[in-house]
Amino acid sequence: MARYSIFALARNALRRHRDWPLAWRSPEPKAAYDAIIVGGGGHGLATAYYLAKRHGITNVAVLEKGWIGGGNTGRNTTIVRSNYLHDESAGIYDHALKLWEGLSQELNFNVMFSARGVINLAHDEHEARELRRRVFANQLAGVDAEWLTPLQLKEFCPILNVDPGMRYPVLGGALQRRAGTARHDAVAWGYARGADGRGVDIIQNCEVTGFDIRDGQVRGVRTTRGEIAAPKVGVVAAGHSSVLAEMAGLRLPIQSHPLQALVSEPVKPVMPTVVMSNAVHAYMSQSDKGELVIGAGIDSYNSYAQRGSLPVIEETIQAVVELFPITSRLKMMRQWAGIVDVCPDASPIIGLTPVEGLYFNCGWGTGGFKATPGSGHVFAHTIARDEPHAINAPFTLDRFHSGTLVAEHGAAAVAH
Ligand code: FAD
Ligand code: PYC
Repeated sequence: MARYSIFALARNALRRHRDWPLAWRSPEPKAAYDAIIVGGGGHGLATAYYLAKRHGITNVAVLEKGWIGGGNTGRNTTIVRSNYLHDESAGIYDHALKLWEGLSQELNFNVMFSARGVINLAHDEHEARELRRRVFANQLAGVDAEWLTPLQLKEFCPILNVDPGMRYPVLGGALQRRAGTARHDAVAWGYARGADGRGVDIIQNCEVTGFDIRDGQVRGVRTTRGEIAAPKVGVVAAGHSSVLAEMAGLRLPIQSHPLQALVSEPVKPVMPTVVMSNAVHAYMSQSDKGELVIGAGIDSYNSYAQRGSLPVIEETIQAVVELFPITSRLKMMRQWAGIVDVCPDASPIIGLTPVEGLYFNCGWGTGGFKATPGSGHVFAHTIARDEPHAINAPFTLDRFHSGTLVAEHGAAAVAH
């Protein structure tokens, strides 16, 4: 693959980059499809890809109101890990992590997955106990996890401040070595190209404005580009999930919040891993371009405006400067926000709804990027077979009636 890519690059450079094949088509919507996916983020595109590849359902449209990957997929800080507390979560997040490990080969598209490790810091005895409990739970569930002392942390990430005199001293941390980062846009583009190549229509600038539901069965959607019929509709709209649910007469237990991030000017490699701190609501990694990628906790109010408030980011920067003193004179280049869909138990909803043929995949909140391949894979199964895959069976909408919650606020980490 690498040799092919080098020759292809050289050939295209000699042609002065003219006549590049399009990575995906831009078709007009058809009047009807076998399945429609609402939302062209990573999860929606992955769902369409696996519907075509694993289930042979290729007469599929992905309807995206803006451009693919322009929602949270292109706004997130790209952390991939599977160190959640409960077995149900280990089931889905580690399924995703295993898919990440072979995703570039699967898609023949470099998603730049980098297993550089993710560290979760503990700043007090309570947090240290909770994190050690999670390390043990992960080990029992077959998910790699280990506990590091402050000195071991310093060895793993030399720019981390472990001075015991800090305002929030570092008492230790949990490390998942298989965890890391991936290139967010490439994930959307790779799945889009793979789905398009199998016949899926990716239709951008096409907002879904309503559902055609008759006799308890979905028949299609209304869009800004006309009505489109389909007996199966999967909704994967992240922060706008409740808005779409309301169009279908459903009520989801989801709150939409802004979540912010920012990047510094590029610097030489200084940060070999990803470090997250729940207590001070800050985390940092370094992108391949050299920018330090920094993220905050959620803004506490509900909003659909893709921007956040200054006090939240100020607090995060204070914490980052204390944790990594070498950042104190760095210039920040860009700040942005996405709208995240937070469930009361900080776990997703993936499955059937009371409307026949209508499926929802949402509630990933601040942590769905890491789940992208696994989520798409099991959601495609759910849509194709009209029943959940064993992996997403615990994540029903019904759990908010039955009380079988999967409480993951601790593992959902820094942003909560
Ligand atoms: P999206 O990428 O948001 O896709 C949904 C799409 O639906 C959007 O493109 C939207 O335009 C479209 N849509 C909405 N309404 C309609 C409509 N009516 N008609 C048609 N289309 C519609 N997760 C991690 O695991 N690790 C991280 O490090 C991480 N960091 C984050 C940092 C920030 C700042 C943010 C905001 C989020 C972060 N997340 C992280 C969370 C992660 O980004 C999301 O959980 C994940 O990207 C959700 O993917 P998605 O495909 O479901 O959503
Ligand atoms: O879920 O790992 C995560 C995460 C990091 C930053 C935002 N979400």
